[in-house]
Amino acid sequence: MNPDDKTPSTWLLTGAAGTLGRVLRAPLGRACHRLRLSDRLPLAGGLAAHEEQQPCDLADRAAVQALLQGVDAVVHLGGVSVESPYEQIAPANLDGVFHLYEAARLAGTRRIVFASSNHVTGGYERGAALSPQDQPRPDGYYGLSKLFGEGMARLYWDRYGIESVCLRIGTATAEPPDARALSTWLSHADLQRLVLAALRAPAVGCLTVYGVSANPERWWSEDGWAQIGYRPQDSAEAWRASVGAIDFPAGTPMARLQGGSFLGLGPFETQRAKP
Ligand code: NAI
Ligand code: 15L
Repeated sequence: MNPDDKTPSTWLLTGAAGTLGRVLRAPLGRACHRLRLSDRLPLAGGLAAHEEQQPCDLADRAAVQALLQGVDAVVHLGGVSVESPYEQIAPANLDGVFHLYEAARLAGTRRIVFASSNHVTGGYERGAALSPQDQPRPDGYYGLSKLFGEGMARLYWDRYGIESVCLRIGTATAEPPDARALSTWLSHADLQRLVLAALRAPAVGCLTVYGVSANPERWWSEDGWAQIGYRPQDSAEAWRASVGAIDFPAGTPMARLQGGSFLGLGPFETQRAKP
């Protein structure tokens, strides 16, 4: 299919005001009939003719139910995107994911592309070769919340036939920032390819794939890529000379484990509760 072919569908992009929402807004808009943009924060710029906006807090079940009305497919980016105290993560990443799937069931939405994260397996050693079939090892509450989202996707496929592609995204930045990203980088162009492939693949069931560019040093398998037709075209290798020496202090969990900086966050509790 031509990447700019329009699908006669209404797609919803949550987290549209965020970093990756801004990267995906234009290509998604070119690929569907109507694009509904949602975030709890204001969007940048005005709306194009094919766009509409519906602000929504994912923690508000009724608002999410209204948000899904008339939506054929969702790219779900909204939520807390970094390791944080549990109480900050739960409303959007746990309750919000439940609200989204339940609203999708009620609205007859057919497919959800869920922005999961490499932090579902961030507790593995750097260099360990992983596939989506390997046992999860979340590196914190954030990674654990993404694992919950993957579980929700599975439940709603098994019980209600809502398809999902869970993307365990690596480091989706304009350029690789450090040595770790020589393995984990997902270029913005490859992110766009990956998300469009996940939306357009004819039948996906419930699929989990890693989202990473064609980095020679990547740790993650390409399982599932052929099924959705994702072919990465970028590589972090070109940045080796400039970022290869930028790394975490030797001997720390941040340097040793795949999750990198998130292993340096927490515990968040500063006081023990009195007995
Ligand atoms: P971001 O933090 O820039 O964007 C997330 C958006 O979600 C924000 O605009 C925020 O306002 C919105 N949001 C947060 N709580 C909300 C709530 N309760 N209700 C409604 N909206 C809410 O994150 P980014 O980098 O754009 O990432 C997008 C998604 O991709 C996130 O789910 C993140 O976990 C995931 N991801 C991102 C990676 C990256 O390298 N940027 C890597 C792996 C996963
Ligand atoms: C993520 O899941 C985060 O959302 C992003 O901010 C990066 O930290 C990324 O993973 C990463 O692991 O580099």
